[in-house]
Amino acid sequence: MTKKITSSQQAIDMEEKYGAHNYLPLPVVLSKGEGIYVWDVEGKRYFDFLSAYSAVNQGHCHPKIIDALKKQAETITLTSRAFYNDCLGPYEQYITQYFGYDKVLPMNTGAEGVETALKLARRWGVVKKGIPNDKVCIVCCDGNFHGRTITIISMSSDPDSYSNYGPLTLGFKRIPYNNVDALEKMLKEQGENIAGFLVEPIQGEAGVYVPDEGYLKKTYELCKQHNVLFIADEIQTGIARTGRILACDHENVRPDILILGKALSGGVLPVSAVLADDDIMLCIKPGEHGSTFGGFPLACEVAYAALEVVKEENLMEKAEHLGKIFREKMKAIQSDMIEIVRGKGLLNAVVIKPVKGKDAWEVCMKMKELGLLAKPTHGDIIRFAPPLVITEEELLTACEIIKQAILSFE
Ligand code: IF1
Repeated sequence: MTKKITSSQQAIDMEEKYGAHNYLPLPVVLSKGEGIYVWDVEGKRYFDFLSAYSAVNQGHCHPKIIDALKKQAETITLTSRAFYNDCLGPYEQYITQYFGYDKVLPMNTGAEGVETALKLARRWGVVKKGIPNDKVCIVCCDGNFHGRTITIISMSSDPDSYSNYGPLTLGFKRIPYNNVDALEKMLKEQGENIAGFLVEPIQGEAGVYVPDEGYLKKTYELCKQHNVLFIADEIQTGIARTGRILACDHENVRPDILILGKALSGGVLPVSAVLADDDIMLCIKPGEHGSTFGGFPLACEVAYAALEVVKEENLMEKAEHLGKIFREKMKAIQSDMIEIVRGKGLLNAVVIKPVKGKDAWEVCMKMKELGLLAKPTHGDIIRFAPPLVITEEELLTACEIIKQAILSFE
């Protein structure tokens, strides 16, 4: 058993002393989560408006998902892929029919899902499109966030993500996000060596940057014209977060390669998945890719339950409806601090203009005091992403807290 923590400060001190300093968390120590709420060590309850970066769409410790976890944990957790198991096939059938693809390659973290998609696209580019192995490349976007591995940060435009980690991976061409012409120019000039275009339907880390209506459709069509794979990173935007099962559904775009993670497990275990049709997926042969835990029975049962919950509880419809209410309430707050309100479904952000020296961090600290947790990104943007199981009444109460926090600086 872990050492019993009796105070928040004790936990903070231990993390400071014994843990890597790769984060600067908001000073709150969580010890319990249920539905849309989390509690700190001292027993104070908060609205969770980050949902572990949209990994807890189904709410903390959803009973159905936890039951699936417990049942499988007492049966068999890990078999490796050296053998078959009786959970993976049924899960693979369920998730491929759920999203409408021939096959799924199960992985663990989102970054592993992105790496898998990059390998699939490059492999398809070489063996199917005939791109020379040393010339194959992938187009990505300024402001992207796809994970923290060395290859993935090689795509990043953020020096905090990529600097001073030594030589970066070659084979990426970056263009401005939300700019169809930039992709068209790239594909016209270099399309013969381009295997795929990797894009977030909404850029989460960049501050919930919602592209213009039609961006996904037009870039998808350009990819089709140039025999380039459209690869959607829906790790944060997928699983009903934006008011559709996938954010690409807002524009009826069907990615050639779909990457899922986070809420695929309801925040219980790291579970990611890459979905594609046979002509792409079967480019990877036995022994050419894998992972110890990818597709393990425990993850299959948890992810199966997590996906069922999304449909059983109409989370997509809720996110669409409640997201509109949330944005209306934020726009109605009369304060100079509120510069922009943007988002889709229950993935939203408020851009804060500092007032009297008080910035987004101070707003988050005030919301924490009032019982709501959210965290700024890139300094001035507060992302608001509650679990999708929130009720309208709970959402309205939370909006009042946000309003009170912001007006407290007037
Ligand atoms: C951190 C950000 C969010 C993601 C998208 C892939 C991944 C992520 C669109 C990789 C992960 C997490 C990582 C976490 C904080 C959080 C985050 F701020 F880092 F960028 F959500 F916006 N694609 N995002 O959002 O998935 O390997 O983490 O499972 O690194 O601090 P992962």
